[in-house]
Amino acid sequence: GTNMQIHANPFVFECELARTALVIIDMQRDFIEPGGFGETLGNDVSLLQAIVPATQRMLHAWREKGGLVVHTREAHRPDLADCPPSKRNRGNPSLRIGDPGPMGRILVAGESGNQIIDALAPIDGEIVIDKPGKGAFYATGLQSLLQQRAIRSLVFMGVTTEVCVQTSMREANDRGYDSLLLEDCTESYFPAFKAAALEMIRAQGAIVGWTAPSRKLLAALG
Ligand code: C5J
Repeated sequence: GTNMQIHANPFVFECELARTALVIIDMQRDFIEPGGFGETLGNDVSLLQAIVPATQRMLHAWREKGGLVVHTREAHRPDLADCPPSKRNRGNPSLRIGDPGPMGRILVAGESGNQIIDALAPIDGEIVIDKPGKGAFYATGLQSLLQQRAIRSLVFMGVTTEVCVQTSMREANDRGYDSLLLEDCTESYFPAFKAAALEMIRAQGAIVGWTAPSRKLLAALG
């Protein structure tokens, strides 16, 4: 296979293309587009929109090399059987999961706001995981899908850095995967939290994983 050496932090990330999946976390309309759920919570979605071009460039380059792509969505069943009341009611919000929102029912599978943004829409052959939690492995089929394809390494992009991305990387780490997070292809509504999450991930000799600018992976892909 094609071995890659990516000049990452805190040191080189080595992986084999055929044993690596590109995992794109929750690039959904409701988190990223103006008029969606994220903005109704008072967040500045322009921060998240800014990563779309670099994320799309990486996705296209990865597809061109024939790499496996996994997309996730934070999505609940329409009957909310997979949404713990603690998640739905926390903080007594004005808009709850399952309520009618600006782009359909909030965080419910199949609603328009729950879809991945057009720029990064999945294509045939790519895996799409609907996840009820923050982590991509909790209550999903992701681990067995990766095992079936002999995947050992994961490259992460998506939102938000310190919530669903970091949780998924920690879950991956405990399951034995090496993970690389692309610094310019992930974002938070809180810049200080993004910076802290990147540092936490790569601290103590990559205790959770590696980080690198996407151009380092693009260079390794050739
Ligand atoms: C994600 C969230 N995707 N912040 N969700 O990070 O609630």
